[in-house]
Formats: sequence, C-alpha cells, structure tokens
Amino acid sequence: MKWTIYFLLLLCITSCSDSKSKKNTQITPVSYIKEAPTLDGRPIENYWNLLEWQPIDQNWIGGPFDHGDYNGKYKMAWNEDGLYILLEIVDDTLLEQTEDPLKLWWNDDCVIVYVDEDNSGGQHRFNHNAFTYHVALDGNVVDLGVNEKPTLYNDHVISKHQTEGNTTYWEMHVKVYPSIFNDKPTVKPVVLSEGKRIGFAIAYADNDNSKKRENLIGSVFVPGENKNAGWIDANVFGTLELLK
Ligand SMILES: [Ca+2]
Ligand SMILES: [Ca+2]
Ligand SMILES: [Ca+2]
Ligand SMILES: [Ca+2]
Repeated sequence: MKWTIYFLLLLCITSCSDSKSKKNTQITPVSYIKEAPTLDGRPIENYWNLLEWQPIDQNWIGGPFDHGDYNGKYKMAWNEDGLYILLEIVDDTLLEQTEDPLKLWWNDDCVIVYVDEDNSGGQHRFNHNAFTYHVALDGNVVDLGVNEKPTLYNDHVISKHQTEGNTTYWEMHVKVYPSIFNDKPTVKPVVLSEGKRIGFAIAYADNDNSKKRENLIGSVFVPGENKNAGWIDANVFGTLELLK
C-alpha cells in the first residue's frame, strides 16, 4: 500500500513536471547571413540556394489532403535584426474571405509563425511569453494582445509573396520580441547573437472553399490528441540554435 502511494506520487511529479516543460527537444541549426534578403517573394538571393528545405507536413487540424491540395516547406537564416524565412507553398486555391483582419483571421489561408524568444516554453495565450503571428495574404499580422483582444503586429513580421500557378513563395523578416513586450512601443526586439536558442514552429492554414479552415499543417510533431496546441502552449514548439 505504502509503495503504491509512493509510486503514484512519483508518477504525478514526473507527469506534472513534463506538462510544464518543452515536449519537443529537437534542435534545428540556423545559418547566419550578413545581408538581409530583399523581401519580394523572389528567392534569387544566392544564399537561399545553399540552405536546406525543412518540411511543413504535420497535419494538426483536418482530414487527409493530397499533394496538389497542399504541400509546403521552408528554409531560414538569421542576422542581428531577426529571422528570415523563405516558404514554398503549393495550394490549389488561395482564399481570403474575411476582409477585416481582426475577424476570423484563422479561417483564411495564412502562414502562422510561432516564436518564443527565450525558448522557455509555457502558456502564452494572453501574454507575450511567446507569439503566434498569423500572416495573412494581404500582409496583416494578427495575434492576441495582453488586453486579450486580436491585435495587429504588422511591424513584427514583414512579408511579401509571389504566386506562380499554384505555388506561392513567401519571404519574411521576423523580429524577435522578448516576453516583457507589453504592446507598447518602448520594448524593442532583441538583437540576436550566435548560440542563442529560440522556440519556433511554422504552419500553413489551408482553406479552399469552406467557412472554417480545412487544414492546419505544421512543422513540428505534436504528441497527444490536441495537435493545435501551439497558439496557447509554447512547450510544443521546436528549438532553433543560431550558428555563425
Ligand atoms: Ca528576394
Ligand atoms: Ca488547398
Ligand atoms: Ca518565452
Ligand atoms: Ca487554400
């Protein structure tokens, strides 16, 4: 009996500590670039060719989809001013049905960038312990603010995209803001440096002709039933390590 209680106590301590720490221990090295790319949706900068593509292939929401409906990948680099991301997204229909960027923003086609500056993991729904930037086709960037309301963060993620046939190339500059950011302009993005670790994931929300998004496809494996945990829980993000 005594041992059963000890065992249960141990199990609780283990699982309680697990739920509070990062689940995803995979570390992705990120290369340094001196010159920022020209953000025009045209990946003609030489270094884009040299970097490795990473898949965005984990189905977090929705049923099975075929390769023509969606497939996507990304590559990234960094410098002192932030992260630079190139995405190649194949999507058969680009949909933007809600004009107001602060209404139903998650149901239009968009790229979602998850950033946790100090790689702490943890809850971030109504605080900036981490960010969930929804980058819309019209360039608007939405996350929930500390006032718990949808808020535009268009100066945190600057993006341009170009579509050829069903393929869209996005180039993005993501500034990395610290958790003390409080929606006031006094808090600046951090200056990135070699060796820094940042919590990160990226996803594409695909809707072709439905009221609600049809799929959400992410870059990291999320264990358990609720795959769409990243917008609240930074523990499911992967980890970037900045290399020089
Ligand atoms: Ca470019
Ligand atoms: Ca599609
Ligand atoms: Ca954090
Ligand atoms: Ca679509």
